[in-house]
Amino acid sequence: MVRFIQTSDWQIGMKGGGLGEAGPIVREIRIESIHNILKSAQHEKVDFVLLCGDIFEHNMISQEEVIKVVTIFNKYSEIPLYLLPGNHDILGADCVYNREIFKRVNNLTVLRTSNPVEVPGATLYPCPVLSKFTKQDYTETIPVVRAVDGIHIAVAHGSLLGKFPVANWEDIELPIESSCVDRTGIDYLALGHWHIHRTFEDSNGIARIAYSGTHEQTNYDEDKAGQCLLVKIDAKGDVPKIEPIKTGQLTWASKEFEMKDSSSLMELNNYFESINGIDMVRLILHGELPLEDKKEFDNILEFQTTKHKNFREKSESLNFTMPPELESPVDFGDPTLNQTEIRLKQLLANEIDQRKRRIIVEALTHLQRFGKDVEV
Ligand SMILES: [Mn+2]
Repeated sequence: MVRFIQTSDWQIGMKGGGLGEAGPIVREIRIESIHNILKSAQHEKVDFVLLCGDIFEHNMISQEEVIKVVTIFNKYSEIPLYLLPGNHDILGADCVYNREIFKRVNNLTVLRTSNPVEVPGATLYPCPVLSKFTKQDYTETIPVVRAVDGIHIAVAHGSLLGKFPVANWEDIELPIESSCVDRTGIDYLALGHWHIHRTFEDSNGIARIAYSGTHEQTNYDEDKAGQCLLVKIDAKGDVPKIEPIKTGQLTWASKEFEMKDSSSLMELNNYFESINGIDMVRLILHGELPLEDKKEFDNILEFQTTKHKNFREKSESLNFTMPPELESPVDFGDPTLNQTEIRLKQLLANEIDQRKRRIIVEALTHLQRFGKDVEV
């Protein structure tokens, strides 16, 4: 019998490009959440933990980040760790695991070749990534073990062919044929590379292939992320028991919203009521809103920034419509102010960028208010 924890795609040091100010929050928590994986391993008294690649975002990662991770490894030094490099932490002269510090981590074994490795309770068949942009299936190195006693576990990093929507299969890098399980007779194929948890069946309908997904969700649109897997296999040929364990801490929500008129503010408020307590929120706004509602709109959004760890709002394509009174020219009794209004309206007529249009409309509104309130 073998019991192990499967994890992958920690992507430590990821920039979080496209996340804006959420980037640093995501970076920091990815390191913290490693504890949740190794605590589960302790609690479940597993034989080992299998790390299926992309543990670091790249090989040029700062030593500071490496030290943070090694510090955590040392805290759980009784747990054997088997680490397969992926495409981000790829094997090669500058591989992060070549650094001196890793040679001193007693409980860590980096799987550098496809040679089988005896581990407590099973034999591992590693399929390390040797080229980032390869079209080669590294699981081809797994030998046929159907007649060999013991539990056989292969570990690879790549994309399972035919198992996700893609325009052209021939363009896929790091391809993996799910048929390798039937070809070789292995009990289980542990995979990394996808950030979402998925399982796949062999030709007998038994789930023997699994992605754990990333231990901490990396972006708004990942489902079944933020987990590791507890895998138990009683004996050779038995059905693997695959149990996801929650390890991620951040919760995410993303919503596209079409604004129509003042009533849209109510709908927006209702939506916000439904996402109380969500950490990372992204709101994408389209459509239009009367300029007179802008103050209320700004206040609603400002308050949301106080209710989430990170609140991102993308409203470049939201158009604030000009109130009718701005359409007709006003005589301010002052030639400079009159000229300013004419100039702003000319600019507005020629401007297609919604963000700039909004600024011009605001300037016009302020100008008219100024004209009404101040005796020139
Ligand atoms: Mn990868």
